[in-house]
Amino acid sequence: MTSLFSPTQAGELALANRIAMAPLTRNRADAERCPTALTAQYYTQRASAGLLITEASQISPEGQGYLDTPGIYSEAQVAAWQQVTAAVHAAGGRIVIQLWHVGRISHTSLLPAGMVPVSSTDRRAEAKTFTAQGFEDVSTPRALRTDELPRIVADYRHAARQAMRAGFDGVEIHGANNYLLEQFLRSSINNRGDAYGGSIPNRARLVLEVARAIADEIGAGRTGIRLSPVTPVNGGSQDSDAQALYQHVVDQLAPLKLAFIHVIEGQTGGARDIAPFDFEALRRSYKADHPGGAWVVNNGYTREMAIEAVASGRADVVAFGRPFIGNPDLVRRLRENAPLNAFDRDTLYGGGAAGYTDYPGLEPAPAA
Ligand code: 8OZ
Repeated sequence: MTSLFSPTQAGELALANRIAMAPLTRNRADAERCPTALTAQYYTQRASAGLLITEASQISPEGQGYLDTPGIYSEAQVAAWQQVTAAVHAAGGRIVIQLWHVGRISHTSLLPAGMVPVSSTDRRAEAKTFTAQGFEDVSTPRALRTDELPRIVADYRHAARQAMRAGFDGVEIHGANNYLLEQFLRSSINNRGDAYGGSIPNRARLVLEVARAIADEIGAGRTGIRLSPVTPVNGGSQDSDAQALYQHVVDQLAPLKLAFIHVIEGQTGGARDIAPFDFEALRRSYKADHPGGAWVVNNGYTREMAIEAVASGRADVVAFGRPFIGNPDLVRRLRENAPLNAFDRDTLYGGGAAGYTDYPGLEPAPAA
């Protein structure tokens, strides 16, 4: 039986164990949308994870949708992330950056002057975002023209290149949570009449073009993707046929031979059984086509569930989100079946060290 605590390989990424830190938005970037020394400390404290997946980071100024989230497009951001990756690597960790374009989940106050959010559609999402004014309804987007989509793909490609220059081990494409790529995927959002709307292959076209461009730019073995087939967050109602849609997506991703696919089972951060969906069918067919690609699962896993998922072969890696907030040494706590710290909701988004880098590890520290 495979152990959660045993090493594995995800494409080119050699992982010390099968526990990943899921991407977590913390809204602590500086005025230039750069991570800070505190960010480096935060990730380094958590470097015993087999894989750290950073907070979602916008690929362009247009891709931002919340206050104080970091980017990975400018030279200043590359230099700032270099401090993070160097510190994580010195601590023996592996770290990939999550590449994000929010699409219509944004607000004009967060975008360059005169810009409105862009999407597959011009319909506003029933969703809120966090701005300098607090929680606000998202702005009405404009639908991207067909001739603008190559520029979107190029922005992803550029961000992936910047990520490698910043010293990351790879990237995770944020294809989840009803941000831009899922705004194209879902029939409930995408109302286009061009080659990027309508049929399943059309709705999947953009995410597949992005995956191919990034794999071509930095290597498929350093590229992963996160998907959320049934999550309703950010104004996403269920797709008309989520099973067929995501089967098509993984069938088309398999020949690319990506490092991993990371799946949110159920409602992001919520109920696992929000809608019927056969995740196991997706995994089986994907692994049959690409055995070297890791299948990463996420959402509400306990220690027991994670141990069982890896032992049974239902997952190669388990990603933990909220448990990593309060437990920098989560891997050790899971291994020793030690109690977990709770986390403080009031310091989740924004602020400084409090609720970020001040959660204690177990005492005594392990012998070196
Ligand atoms: C929580 C708050 C803001 C953004 C996601 C990037 O849901 C996010 C996010 C989560 O993927």
